[in-house]
This record gives sequence, C-alpha cells and structure tokens, in this order.
Amino acid sequence: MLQHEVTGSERDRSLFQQELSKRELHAHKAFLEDDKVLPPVFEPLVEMEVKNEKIARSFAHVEDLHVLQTKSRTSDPPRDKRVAVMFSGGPAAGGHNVLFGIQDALGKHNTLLGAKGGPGGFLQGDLFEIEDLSKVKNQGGFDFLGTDRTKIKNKGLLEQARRVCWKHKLDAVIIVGGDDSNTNAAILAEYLYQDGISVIGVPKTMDGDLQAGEYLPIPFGFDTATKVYGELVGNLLRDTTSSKKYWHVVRLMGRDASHVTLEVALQTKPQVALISEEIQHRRRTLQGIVDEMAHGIIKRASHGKPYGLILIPEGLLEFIPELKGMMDDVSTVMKKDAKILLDRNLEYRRKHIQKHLKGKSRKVYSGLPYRVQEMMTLSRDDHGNLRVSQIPTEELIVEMLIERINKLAPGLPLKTVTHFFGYEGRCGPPSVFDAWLGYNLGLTAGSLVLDGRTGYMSAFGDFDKGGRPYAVPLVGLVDIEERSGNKEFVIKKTKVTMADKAFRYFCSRRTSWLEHDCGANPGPRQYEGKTANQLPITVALNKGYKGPFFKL
Ligand code: FBP
Repeated sequence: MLQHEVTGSERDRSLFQQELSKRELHAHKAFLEDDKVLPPVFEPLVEMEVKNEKIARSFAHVEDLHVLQTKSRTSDPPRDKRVAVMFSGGPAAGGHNVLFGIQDALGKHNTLLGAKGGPGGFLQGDLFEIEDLSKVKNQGGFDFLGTDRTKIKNKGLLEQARRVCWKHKLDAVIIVGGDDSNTNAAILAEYLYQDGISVIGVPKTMDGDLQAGEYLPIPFGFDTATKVYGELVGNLLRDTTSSKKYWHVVRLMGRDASHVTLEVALQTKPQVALISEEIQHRRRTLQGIVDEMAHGIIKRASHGKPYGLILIPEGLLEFIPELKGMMDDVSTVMKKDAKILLDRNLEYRRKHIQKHLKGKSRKVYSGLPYRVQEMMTLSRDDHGNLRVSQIPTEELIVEMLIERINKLAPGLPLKTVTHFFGYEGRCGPPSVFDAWLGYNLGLTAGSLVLDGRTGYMSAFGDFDKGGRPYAVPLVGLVDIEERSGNKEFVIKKTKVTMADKAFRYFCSRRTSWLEHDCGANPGPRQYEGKTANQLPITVALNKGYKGPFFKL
C-alpha cells in the first residue's frame, strides 16, 4: 500500500470502507417508480389488539391499530416537512443506511435534521441539518449522530421534547432504537398527538429481541453482529481442535434474550451453548448447569479430547431463578440507598450491598466472586436495565468448573481461556442484509411521515419473497413490566421459546456437538457471492423459509 493511502485513511477511512461506500443501496420495489424513489402510501392490513385497559387508556389517541402495508402513491408527496431523526441505545450495523433511507424518502423538498447524541442531545435541542451522507454510506457504527440511553420518562422531559419540536418547527420525529427506545417513541407519539407532530420508530438491536412476528422477523444489526461473532468463534473452534489443549469459555453480547448465542451456535457448532430461556424454563440452578458441563468435559477428556468451547449468553445470570431474586434485591437496596452509594467506589458499594441484603439473597451474593459482586452494583441505565455487559459471567463459570472438576476428577488438567465478544460485533460494517434492511426501514419510516402517520414502527418481513415493507402500531407492541420496583410501559421483548424451530433443531444436534468435533468456520462476512446473501440461520429456520438465502 502506498504511503499516501495510509495517510489518506486518517481523513477518508480505510480502503475497505471507501470500497463499501461505493456499493449501491438497494431500494425495495415498493418504493420505486421508474427507478426513482417515490414514497408509497399505506393501507390497513390486519388489526392488532391493545393488551389491557391501562394501556388503552394511556394511549387513547391511537386511533388506528392496523398493521399497514404499502400501496403506490398517486399524488405528489408533501413538501416542506421538517423531520428530526435520532439514534437511541446501543449501536447496530446498518444505522447509517437508515438515515439514507429516510433522506431518500423525504426527497429534496423536505428537510432532515439529525439529533446529536441520542434522545439526551435531542432534549437539549442539539439538532443540525443533514445534507451529505456519502461518507457514512454502508458504514457501521452510529458515529455520524452519536447515541445515548436517555429515557423520556416524565412529564418534564416530554414537555422539553415538545419545546424542542416547536423551536425547530418539526413535523415529525423518528427514533431509531430497540425496545426501550421504541417505547419512548410510543409515549412521545401519544404526547405530541395534539400538536400534530408524528413520531415513528425504526427497529434496531443487535440482540435480535425486537420482533413483530411475520412483519418483522428480525431488526437490523443482528445479522452483522452474529456474523462477526460467528467468524471469531469458528476460528477459536478451529484453534482448539488444532492445539487440543484449551477450553474456551466465550460470553456473547445480547442481554435479555439468547438469539445471538443460538444463532452463533448454529453457525459454528460448539461443544456447549447455554440458552438462558431454556435454563429459566427448566428452573435450573447455576450449580446444576456447572455440574452438567463438568461431566461433559470429563467425558471428552476420557476420549482424548481435553479441549472444547462453551458459549454463554451475556444475560445468563438474570435467567437463573435463584440468582434473579438476589439481583432484584440488590436493585432494591441500590434504589433505596442511591444517595449513600452515589460517587462511591465499587468496593464500598459491594460491602454496602452485602451488609444490607437479607437471608438467601445475602448468601447467594456472598458466594459470588468479588468482581461479579462489584459489577452488580453498577448503576442501572436510564431504563432500569442492569449493565450485564460488565458482569464477567465467563470468569464465574470457569471458577466453578475448576472447583467442580477438582472434586469429580482430581488431577484432571483443565486449561481455560475466557473471552467476551461484545462491542466488537455491533459496530462492524453492515452485512449485505443489514445494509439493505437498514436502508429499507429508513425508506419506510420516511414514507410513513409523508403519509401523515404517527405511533408506528417501520417494519420489513417476508424475506423469502424478496422482502416487503410494513408499519406496525407501536401501542400493539406495548406491555407493562416491572423495572427496579416500578410498573412501566415497555415494548415486550421477543425471547427464544422452547417451541422455536431453530431452538428445537439446536436441541436435536447438541449432544453430537459435545461428543464430536463438529466446529464450523463461517468465515468473514462476504459482500459478493452466495454467502453474501445468507440470512441468519435462526430466522430462516423459525420462519420455515425454503432456501437459507435472501435475495436482493
Ligand atoms: P440495545 O440494542 O437494546 O440498545 O442493546 C444492545 C447492547 O449491545 C446489549 O447487548 C448490551 O448489553 C448493551 O447494549 C450494552 O450497553 P452499553 O453500550 O450501554 O454498554
């Protein structure tokens, strides 16, 4: 490589990124008229139900509960609309293409503004006009706008949001985010209804847990993250079957559901993959899980295989019934003593929590390694979520495995290496699927705004038939959940269920994966050829798609 190319990449990004930005953005045919983007209008498809009376009362302005599908526009699209967009929550690959999609749908006669730094920045009125997006086309990350996890949670903040809308003369606000952020969108849509300001959500999350049945089998970001992890885990499996000496214990990001772990397991076929939802369903104990793994490790060693790989979902501990109770009690003490714990170091917090926990919770907490105890005392995010990405569950599992194997098979050598694959997956350059999905979700969101809709989430389904845009009423997804002791509106997460075809397939294969060395290398993401258009395996299996490939 020439020196000027290396120096140039400080300003213009790497050659790879430059090449990616030359790739076309493919609009679905629903948005195209004579090869030009013409935002469609929407018509009702099927009616959704509101889950209960309280939700119906609190979102009283939502008049239309229909899932919408598109039909061709016969009149010119509206002009002079001012639309603000923000990213919210953790980054996910494909986000920048959402911005492209919105901009293309709005066309030249409307204005797109970006909020810097997520909902927090929006509330501060930190908005700018988005013009040239060429540098971020097909690029990962959320860096063009930035993001945060501010919850628009009370009347004061809702009023602040309204003032920002009036100040910037906004006709619409688009929130690109996960379940919590789309809950924000639903609440804001209701609040701004009388001002005539539309609020639209765009579904993103690498966790894959924001779904809406057939209309949204998967949000953008999941495919890229699982392909990045799939490559890394596949490489580790190859390494360990070569050197034959280590057990790799890998924790994968994805906090409230195990879609990521299940997908990566199906891609790579490791010796063990724990699925949190199954553990919760079977009411397993942590010791029981460790025992089972220890027996598997001992058996493999007796067959001359002192090596292997274990996948653990990031949120595992919260799914183990005996630990969940203790973690809820930790949250309660933290909430009660928030002032005392403010600005205190982790050691102080750990000791304080230990002292104030009672009975079984105290016993369970005290039995955990110090580092795990400390990380449980980190303040919850604005939405009340525990920061599970900071809890080194893989270290806890290894510690318990060593102890157990020492008892069951004294002298058996167990060499372990722990890993956490998290942030490195969610900001990779988008896969072909996420680049396409992000763009088309953006086109859908922009078209919804021009059609005067509010309280909807843009969606995309029917991938086996080339994809189809939909709009799902947010209130049809809202539920009530307990967070840090309060009952709150939240969009219900879609978890792995025991009936899912992908999970059942995994169950039918896992004994064989433990006994034999079946590990597969999915390899790096491709941008051309057959594997470039491969859908997540879990989505293809669950939806019963005949071919595993998605076609542009
Ligand atoms: P969302 O998509 O719901 O925002 O979460 C994605 C995620 O990557 C989780 O998997 C992870 O636990 C969390 O964000 C980490 O959050 P943070 O960026 O605040 O450390």
